[in-house]
Amino acid sequence: MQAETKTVTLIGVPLEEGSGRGGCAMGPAAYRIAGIASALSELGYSVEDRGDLRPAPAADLPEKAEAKHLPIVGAFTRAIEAATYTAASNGTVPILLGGDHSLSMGSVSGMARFAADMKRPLYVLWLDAHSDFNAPETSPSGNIHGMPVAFFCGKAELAPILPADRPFVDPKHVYQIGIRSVDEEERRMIRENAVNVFDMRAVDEEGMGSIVKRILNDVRKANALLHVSLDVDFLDPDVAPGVGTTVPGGATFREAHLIMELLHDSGLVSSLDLVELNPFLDDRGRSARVMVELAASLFGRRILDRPTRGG
Ligand code: HAR
Ligand code: MN
Ligand code: MN
Ligand code: MN
Repeated sequence: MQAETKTVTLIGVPLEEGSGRGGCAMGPAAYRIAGIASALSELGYSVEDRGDLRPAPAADLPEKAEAKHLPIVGAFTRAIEAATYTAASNGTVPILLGGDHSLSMGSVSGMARFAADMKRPLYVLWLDAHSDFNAPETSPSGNIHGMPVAFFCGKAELAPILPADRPFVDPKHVYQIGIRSVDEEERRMIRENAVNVFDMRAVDEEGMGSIVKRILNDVRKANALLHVSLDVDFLDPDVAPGVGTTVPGGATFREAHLIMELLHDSGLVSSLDLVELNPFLDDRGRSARVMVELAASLFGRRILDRPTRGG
């Protein structure tokens, strides 16, 4: 990423209807106040802030209990897909400022379309407490932020949101780290679809560094693009309390930074989501600042220079 392009595109996504509660719509404003643009420009990037997407609800999508607020979430999916695809096609790195995790239906779909243009596969690194692999039929809540991975893998029927010729992501190219909350039916879905899940037990047993290096090796061998999706609840609630779905036993501050440092050294990252920040639940902006610092590590902020490139 860093060798080919020095421009990042910030795309604000004030979307909270996928989450079943209010607050995430304030996320883009919080990231801007926490200094996301200056953190990246200090690292040498040219930063283009596209402002916030504000699509009108889609009249052609049905309102239903198994997938709540589909007209709004679907309208955002369309707008995000187009904005992400355009930003990547212009040779920049799209950074989605969420907004709840349903935004990844659009960002990953847009990157999958771009990767298909490039005749390269798209791999996804999903950093989350949750697998987000529910379908409307399996979801216990009907909240669409629990469904984006199933959606972009073509395993969740949510009415025709995107044109039928749009590419899906192969679930075998999805790598999840930090998982510690999976619903019963969702467990079956991730097993049947062979999603690569490194749960918190795997992190404890193998160590974060060795897991991430293995994943990056797979991405490199496949000559793939890599989309990173970072959910605030990937982090332990003591590190980042500003999220609606805290789960104890999450990643530490250093484990998260190590991932970002290894990702930067790999040069493989093509796009990034920052999702689920709920400034209404935060502690004096602490979680927003941690997320901005993690983004800065991913884009090259480092403690000391290293003699060799990792990976
Ligand atoms: N699995 C639960 C559901 O589908 C909770 C999903 C919560 N998702 C997020 N994003 N907060 O990871 O309702
Ligand atoms: Mn999530
Ligand atoms: Mn989550
Ligand atoms: Mn393959």
